[in-house]
Amino acid sequence: MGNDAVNKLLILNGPNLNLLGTREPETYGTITLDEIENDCAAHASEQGFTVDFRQTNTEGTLVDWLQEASGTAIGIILNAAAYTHTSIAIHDAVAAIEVPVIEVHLSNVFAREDFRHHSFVSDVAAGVIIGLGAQGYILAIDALASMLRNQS
Ligand code: CA2
Repeated sequence: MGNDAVNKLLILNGPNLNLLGTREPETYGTITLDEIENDCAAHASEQGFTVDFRQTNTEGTLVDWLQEASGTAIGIILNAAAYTHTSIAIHDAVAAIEVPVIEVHLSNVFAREDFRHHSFVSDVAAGVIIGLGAQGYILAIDALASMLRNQS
C-alpha cells in the first residue's frame, strides 16, 4: 500500500445524491452534498484522516472507484443510493476488496417503501448506519477510525 493510502478515507455517493438540499427536504433534510463533504473533511482531519469525497450517477463508476480503493484508501463510506437495492455488481465489488466499507443511508430505508428494505451491500459491509441523516457520515468516520486504530 502506498504512503498516500495510509490516512485516506474514500466517501462514495451514488445516484441523485447531488440533488440533496434542492428538493425532497422532508425525506433528506436541507443539507447539501457539498456541506456533507465539508463536515466530513473537518471531522476526519480532527482524527488525522484525509477524505476523498465523490458522487456519481453511474453504477460502473462506483464499481471502478471501489476497486481503485485497494491500495489507495484505508476505509470506505458508501452511500450507493438506489443502487444499494439493485446492484449485484456493487455487492461483488465490496466483497472483493479488503478495505472495510461502512454503508450509510441518510433516510431510514425501513420506514419507506418495501423495495428499499433489501440492500445488496449490507451483508458484505463492515457495518451499516441508517436513518440518522448527515450525522451518519460522521458516525461512520468515527467507526472506521476506531476499527483502524484497533487493527494497528
Ligand atoms: O437515504 C439514503 O441515503 C438513500 O441511499 C438515498 C437514495 C435512496 O434511493 C435510498 O433508498 C436511500 C436516493 C438519493 C436521492 O437523493 C435525493 C436527494 C434530493 C432530492 C432527490 C433525491
